[in-house]
Amino acid sequence: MAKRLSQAAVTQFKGEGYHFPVPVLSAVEAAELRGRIEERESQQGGTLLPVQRNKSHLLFKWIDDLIRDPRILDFIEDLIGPDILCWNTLFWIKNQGSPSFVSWHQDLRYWGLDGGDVVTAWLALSPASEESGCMRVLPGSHVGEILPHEDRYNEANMLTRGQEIISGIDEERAVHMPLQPGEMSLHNARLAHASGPNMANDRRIGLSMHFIPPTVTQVQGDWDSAALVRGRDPHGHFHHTPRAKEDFDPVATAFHETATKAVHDILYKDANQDTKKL
Ligand SMILES: O=C(O)CCC(=O)C(=O)O
Repeated sequence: MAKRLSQAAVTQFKGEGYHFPVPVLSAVEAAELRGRIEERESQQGGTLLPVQRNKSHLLFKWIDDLIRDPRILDFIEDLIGPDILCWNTLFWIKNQGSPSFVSWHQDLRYWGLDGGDVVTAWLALSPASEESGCMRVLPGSHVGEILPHEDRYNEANMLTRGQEIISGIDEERAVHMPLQPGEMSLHNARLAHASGPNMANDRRIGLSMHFIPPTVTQVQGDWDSAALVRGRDPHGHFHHTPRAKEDFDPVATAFHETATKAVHDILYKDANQDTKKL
């Protein structure tokens, strides 16, 4: 019995690989969280460091709170069951007029995660529209083999290697996932997705949260970490991350260095270049 999603939505997610929009936060809450990240950016010269984009729940207490928020987890539980780990949290920020884009890719080609469904919740903290470069997905592409990718190392590409699916994408079938601040989209991490530049007059700020059941293992690296955010973890495949008690909590921040180094090595495994995007 699903907690938050209708049976039709669960069936659609299983068949098509995505579901949106899901209301999570009020517009006021979303604006407040946007203010927090922008305050941090302005304290350090206007931008987050690439490493701060990743595993951000270890640096910011409010993100650790978000990944445990029942308003998000009840939807995730409907898709992967009651035992839930959060593998990563990742900021996707495109400034107004920015050429930054994301090429067509499937996350599980590079993440090294195997043994269960990985669900990404992408939470909008500012308007994500077609004009501002919201995500678009290829329905049903999460089923079957991972498509062939090529590393294209494009500076404007937000992905570490500029990795891009080289065949099997029919743009005519792509579905855009526009979101208002406070709404999230859900997609299976095997689903092909992409996004274009931001041609709007506001920033496009999203936070993706990657949730896994405890059956999932890391097959690209010897060590990896995840936060246990609901239920139990009888498998212990991931080192459980400490909780940030405050922003830049010393223990969680020290752990962040180790945890992001491990993700860096996984994402750049066998890459020809380290583009310093993590
Ligand atoms: O934010 C974007 O445009 C792309 C996000 C993405 O690739 C992801 O969340 O997996």
